[in-house]
Amino acid sequence: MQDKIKSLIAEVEIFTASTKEQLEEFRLKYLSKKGILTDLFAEMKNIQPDQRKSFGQMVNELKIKAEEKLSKFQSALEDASESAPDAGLDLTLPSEPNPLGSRHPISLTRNRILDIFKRIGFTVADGPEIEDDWHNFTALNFPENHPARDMQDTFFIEHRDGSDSIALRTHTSSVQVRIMETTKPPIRILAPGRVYRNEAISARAHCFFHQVEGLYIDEGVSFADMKQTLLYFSQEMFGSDTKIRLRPSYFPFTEPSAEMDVTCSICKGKGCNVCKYTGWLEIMGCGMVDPNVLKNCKIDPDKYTGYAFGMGIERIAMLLYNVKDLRLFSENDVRFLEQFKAEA
Ligand code: 2U9
Repeated sequence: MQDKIKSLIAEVEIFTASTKEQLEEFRLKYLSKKGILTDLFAEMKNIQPDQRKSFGQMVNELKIKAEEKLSKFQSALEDASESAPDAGLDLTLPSEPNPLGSRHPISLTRNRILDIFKRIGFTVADGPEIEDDWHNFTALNFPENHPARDMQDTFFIEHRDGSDSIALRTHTSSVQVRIMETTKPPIRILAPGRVYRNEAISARAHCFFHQVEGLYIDEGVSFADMKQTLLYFSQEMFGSDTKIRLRPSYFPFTEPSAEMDVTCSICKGKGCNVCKYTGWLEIMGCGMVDPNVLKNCKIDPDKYTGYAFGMGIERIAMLLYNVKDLRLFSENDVRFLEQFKAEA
């Protein structure tokens, strides 16, 4: 019996625990009500009286060693769990909110413009930002000596063969030329996108900006159709009490051409510093597609007519959001961009 206790003492001395489960197993085996020590103390009465004292001492030694081991590993495991990387981690707490991004005001404005025209049957067309001279100028009836063809206004790209007839598009009209060349009317498209002009950067001008252009070609399309479509657009965009006015203008690709104003949405036409006390804001150019342009794109000008319009998205966004400096749209300052968070 005494040998058995000796081997139990040796077993306790070499015991180690790396988990709370292992330690609990140890406690149950030696120190619980149904454990080894309870049995050994119960055994005492069966031991010969002359051996009882030394038996009792050995059982006591076993008990003390088991209790010491238990308390040593209890505190060791507790310390380890407190310094663990996930100590104090409460998985039931709600998570940190993810910072939400927001759409750029130019995208918000573009989407609003596109949605309004999509509702009356326009679809969206896309094309390259690097264009050849034909699609950007010649097909659109730009005369050979037009100032827009000048280095001062257009970014030309030198081609490998030394020719400079490749340029960054100066308007998205080139997209519409490409569609006209490959599609039989009726054509009813919008061409949104970035365009480039060789201008000094200021609060009112930039070397790149964004446009939405529109084109409708079919048999019997008239100036009156254009006027009514643009009135619908203006009232959807700026409010149902908005009025429009058309002023004669000139573009190489439309004839007749006009510039369109809307009543100032800020002062409702009464006059304020945004509309420079005129009550009117210029928002786009428009006109009937020049028959030369139709011919250049292999569309019969005797059978078909069409209207076109174009607007700068930055200009509309400045009016919608009361932004005074064009440069804010391309600087990506989050303090500016965060102000558009509420919109989808
Ligand atoms: C084709 C034929 C005609 C598109 C048009 C305008 C008038 C216009 C300017 C507004 C401000 C450009 O962003 S801006 O500087 N645009 O005034 N654009 S008509 O006419 C076309 C387009 C394509 C084939």
